[in-house]
This record gives sequence, C-alpha cells and structure tokens, in this order.
Amino acid sequence: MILAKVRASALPGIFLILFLLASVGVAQTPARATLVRIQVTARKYTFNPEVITVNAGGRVELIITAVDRDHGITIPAFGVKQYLKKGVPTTVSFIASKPGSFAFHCSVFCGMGHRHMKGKLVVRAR
Ligand SMILES: [Cu+2]
Repeated sequence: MILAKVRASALPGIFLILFLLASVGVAQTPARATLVRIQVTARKYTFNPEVITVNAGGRVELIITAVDRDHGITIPAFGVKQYLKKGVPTTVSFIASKPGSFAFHCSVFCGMGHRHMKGKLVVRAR
C-alpha cells in the first residue's frame, strides 16, 4: 500500500524527466539534416557512378570499394582524401556545404590511365 503511494507520487516526476529527454532529442536533430549514402566502385580507370549528384546542405557518405587493386579518392573542394584498399568498402563523409560542380579523382597511381580516373560531384542548390 505504501509502495503504491510512493509510485503514484513519483509519476509526475517521471513524466517530467521523459518530457525533458524528448525535448533534448528534438533540439539535437535539426529538421533539415539529411544523410545520403551512395555506393561507389573504383576500378581501372573509372569510378562508378562517374557523376554523383546530391543536395546542398546534407551529409554525404560515399561507401567506395576498389575492385581490382588499390586506388584512392580525392575531392579537393570538400577536403576529402582517402586511400582505398582493394576489396575493403571505405566510407568517406563530408557536408555538401556549397552548390556547384566539383571534380574528384583517383589519388593513388594505378597505371597508365590513372590521370583519366576521375568523376564529378554535382551539389544541387535547394
Ligand atoms: Cu586509380
């Protein structure tokens, strides 16, 4: 009986705590935050897809697998430079903070066609 009374009186406090936790959760999640994950493969001498299109403002995760040998990817406009070990899916992550068209290319010499191994990141304004 006493236990039941204690529990009943604790209920408003519990609800208050839950409410506060929920408020914090909402505050930490900006309404427009987006995340886009895109699978990419790298092989002599091309990235697939070669043109990657995303919306401005969101976080981009490229999960890139070098299929035939080690490669690399660099996207200078967004400070991305990553070694890609053969057969290991590797995630590079950045915020597509500005609209435009930006080059990316292989950053690890991989043969005669290395300098042609490149692509384009298109960031659409919104
Ligand atoms: Cu390469």
